[in-house]
Amino acid sequence: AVVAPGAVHVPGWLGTELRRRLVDSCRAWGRGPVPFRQTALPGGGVMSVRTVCLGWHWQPYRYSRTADDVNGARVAAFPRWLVALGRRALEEAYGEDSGAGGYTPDTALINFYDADARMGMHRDREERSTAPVVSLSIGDPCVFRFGNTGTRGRPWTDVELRSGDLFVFGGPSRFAYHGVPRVLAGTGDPAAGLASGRLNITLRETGLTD
Ligand code: MD5
Ligand code: FE
Repeated sequence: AVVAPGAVHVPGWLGTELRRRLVDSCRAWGRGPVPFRQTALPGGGVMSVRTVCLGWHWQPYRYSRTADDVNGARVAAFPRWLVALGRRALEEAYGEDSGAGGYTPDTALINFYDADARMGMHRDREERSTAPVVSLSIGDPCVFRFGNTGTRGRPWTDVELRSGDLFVFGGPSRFAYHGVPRVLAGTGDPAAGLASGRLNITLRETGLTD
């Protein structure tokens, strides 16, 4: 479903095998050089989601190779198979002739939501690339709020994201406000090896070089 120009929702895109591989991989990445942490915000708040990054480390509001706000370690590499998955996602959302083959995501932000976690309305503007963001959801459903590019407030569209859903944000939707006002209490995705909570994996091009 096209939610807005460039914003495409593909329910149930990830099969059980891929969901399981992603869940296992997220666990392994969380045991890597930088653990899942609740990101501290400059205003004194702490994010309710737990995050781990690949390729580049996101901290409010910049990317670096080292997790300076966690333990100083260099983040794990961004694996080739996630580049391939990102390209397949773009082909699915936009079609074969959309230039998906040139998509080279170099960072992943992996967010884990427990039943009480949320994400306030924001835009992702730290990337120096206008390439699309690929979002993959596994586990409990959530309400995803897709807003507009001008203001944090209305108009917005609420979309329920469920386990296996793909969402691609590109073109005019790339820099729109969005958030996750709530997770819908559920049972995770036992078939994928996730007993509770929600995982969201976003693939992005940072446009950065060392
Ligand atoms: C999530 N994550 O479900 C959401 C979904 C984040 C984040 O928002 O920054 O980690 S990804 C949604 C997204 C990403 C980039 C652009 C747009 C939406 N958009 O233009 O709407 O954890
Ligand atoms: Fe975001």
